[in-house]
Amino acid sequence: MKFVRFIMKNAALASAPKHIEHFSKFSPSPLSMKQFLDFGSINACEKTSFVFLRQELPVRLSNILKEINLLPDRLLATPSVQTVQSWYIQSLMEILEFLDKNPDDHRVLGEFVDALVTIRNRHNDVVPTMAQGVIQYKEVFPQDVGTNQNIQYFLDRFYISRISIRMLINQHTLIFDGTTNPVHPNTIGSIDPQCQVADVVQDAFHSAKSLCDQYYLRSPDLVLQEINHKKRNHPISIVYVPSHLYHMLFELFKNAMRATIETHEKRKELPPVQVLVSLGGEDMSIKVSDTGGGVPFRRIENLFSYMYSTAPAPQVGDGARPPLAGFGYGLPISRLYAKYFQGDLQLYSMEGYGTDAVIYLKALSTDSIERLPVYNKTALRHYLVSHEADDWCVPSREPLDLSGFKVAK
Ligand code: P4A
Repeated sequence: MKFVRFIMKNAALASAPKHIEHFSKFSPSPLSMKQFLDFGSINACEKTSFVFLRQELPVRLSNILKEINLLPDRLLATPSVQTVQSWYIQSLMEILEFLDKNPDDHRVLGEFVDALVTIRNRHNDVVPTMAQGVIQYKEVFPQDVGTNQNIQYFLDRFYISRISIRMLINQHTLIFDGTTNPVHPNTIGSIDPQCQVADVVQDAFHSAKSLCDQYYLRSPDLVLQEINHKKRNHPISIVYVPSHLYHMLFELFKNAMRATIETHEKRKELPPVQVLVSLGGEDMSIKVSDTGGGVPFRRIENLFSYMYSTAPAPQVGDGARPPLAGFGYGLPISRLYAKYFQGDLQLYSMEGYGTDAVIYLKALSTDSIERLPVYNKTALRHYLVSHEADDWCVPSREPLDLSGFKVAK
């Protein structure tokens, strides 16, 4: 009902459902690293990019809007989710304005860049706003296992869709906004065709170390090793988005440092965090190893769970120092950055010893293709799972009573 009231406030938005219906019938078109680079190379054509985006952005927005509409009512009805939904609809309608405009008109191309910047800013706070919706939901329905799976499925798809939409917007605005000269002459938009992995490791480690020193007054050191199987003894580089790689490594380093310090509290010497970067024919893998005592296997899944890791954020100005890790969606969103270009992020922990976190990325730019959610019957099925009993027994902590009573299901 709230949704209907919202769209009726503005006559122009009343036609949104019809457009969402239309554009969600198309599948998103995943781009490869090579295609991203082509959009930004010497023969870069702003017109081509414009014509592609004014179709592709509505398709990606509409596909995910269909899934927002399938959220459990009690979540969809929260003010936070309503707000996010209204941002998506507003942005969709603003892009549709360009469908009947002339790509040869330079003013149109300029207005399009401005519209994309406005849209990007509108969506800046989507992650904390959605988290607020999950908190509101949790207050009413604590520990709903079925919904945890629903929310996990939805948010993984929703955030990877958001990463992809921001990637498209960033590439277009960075490459075609004539007012700013490229700050990094070797990058094409946000992509570095020769991203030096060890440099990003050093940068991310340095930032995490500063935070760690502030919070704990000490920090472990880094031991970095590279194994380049393709070109012996050469530094490893890949075609990648350095900011995405930085985001993942920064998160892993914060976790490794926190675990290391908390388990070696009494010790004078801290064991280092060890990083191994390895390049093979298919994968470029980065392993971050610590001896921070590890996490029980049963708890690993929780580290990636939006429901479990959604705690009310500490209020700004309450005097609390920002913790090194433990709030927010660091790990689940880092894993999505890895998955976005067909990679992954996995944790191998041994309780009592420590944790290895491994980032797997594609070594070849021809394999680095966007991994995008598509709204279809298979997706729909995930939202329609009934609240029936699980098909695995729940282990009981009570001693087995064999005194002769049989309990029916
Ligand atoms: N041991 N190992 C890790 C953590 C602990 C760990 C940990 C207590 C748990 C939660 C957290 C940060 C650290 C690690 C590396 C990782 C992840 C977890 O990548 O050593 O904050 C959510």
